[in-house]
Amino acid sequence: MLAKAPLSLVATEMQAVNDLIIDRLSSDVVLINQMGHYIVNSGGKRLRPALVLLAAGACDALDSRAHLTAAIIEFIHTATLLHDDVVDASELRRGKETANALWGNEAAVLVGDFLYSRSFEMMVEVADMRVMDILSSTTNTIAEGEVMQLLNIHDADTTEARYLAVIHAKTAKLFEAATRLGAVLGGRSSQEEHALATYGRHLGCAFQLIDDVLDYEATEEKLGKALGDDLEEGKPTLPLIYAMQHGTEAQAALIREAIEKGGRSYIDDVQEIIHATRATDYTREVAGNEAKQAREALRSVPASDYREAMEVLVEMSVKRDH
Ligand code: GRG
Repeated sequence: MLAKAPLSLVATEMQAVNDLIIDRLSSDVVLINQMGHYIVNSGGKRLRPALVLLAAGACDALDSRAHLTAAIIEFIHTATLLHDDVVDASELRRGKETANALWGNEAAVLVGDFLYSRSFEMMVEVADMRVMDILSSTTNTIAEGEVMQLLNIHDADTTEARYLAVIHAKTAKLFEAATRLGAVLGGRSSQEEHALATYGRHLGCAFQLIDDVLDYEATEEKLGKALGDDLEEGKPTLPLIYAMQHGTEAQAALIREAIEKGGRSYIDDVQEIIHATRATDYTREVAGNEAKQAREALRSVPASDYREAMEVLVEMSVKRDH
């Protein structure tokens, strides 16, 4: 039984990753330094770099290349957040004003570009074609996922399958890359690489499903951003899709109108319908099923404290309230 919190197992390594992040943020352009430090010090959970470290630990590969890879993954994640907050016109993230709210859309997009391109410079340092291959195709898929999501906005006919395709691409793919890279850095068999990649993918799906539940169920204080953001943007996430399918005709019509028009005026009615149709319970069930598959995949990874920590992370990801 793992005695400590799962991330404490890689706390020392994470300190090295944080130092690397700070070091590689540096630029002669003052605004990049300012914004970069603001974002990376704004209290992110560092879940994805931790996954690189835990997977690398499970594969006896916890070395400087693992640190670099973990920092790359966090840079890519941070670049996507910067761009996402511009696309969604979000004003609050991690309980703080977003970069776009403070410095404007242009600066936020461009500093996202800086982080993204810096991550490619760091990939060259890792000097491994497989690592390059995985990270370049992953970022390409993330961008595709975000475009697919854009096409679903205000479309009340978005199906569960289309929603799942979006979350696979925009979120699960980066989790998958993080854990797959641990195996690649450790030179592990394709079977073990597949197991760790499958674990990451299912964990990422579960994580996003809970994210979409929390948009309706959490408190603003816990979440660090406004509740009901998805509805305001007309984003058809699974709680809405399910509620439309299982509500009365009138309830389905109201949710359809809310998705098509967006805005915050529908939030109370929609919350009530979500509650009545148990739509978030269903979404949690789907997340639970993803979590189960993540745990199953881990069985093909040799037992270690790192594997156990990855197992604990699955539970934490589905039981979280922020
Ligand atoms: C720059 C490659 C590139 C692509 C841009 C905008 C975009 C395309 C992609 C957005 C993808 C995105 C933001 C997905 C949501 C993922 C998600 C659940 C983010 C929140 O993750 P947490 O809770 O964040 O781990 P913290 O704050 O802890 O770091």
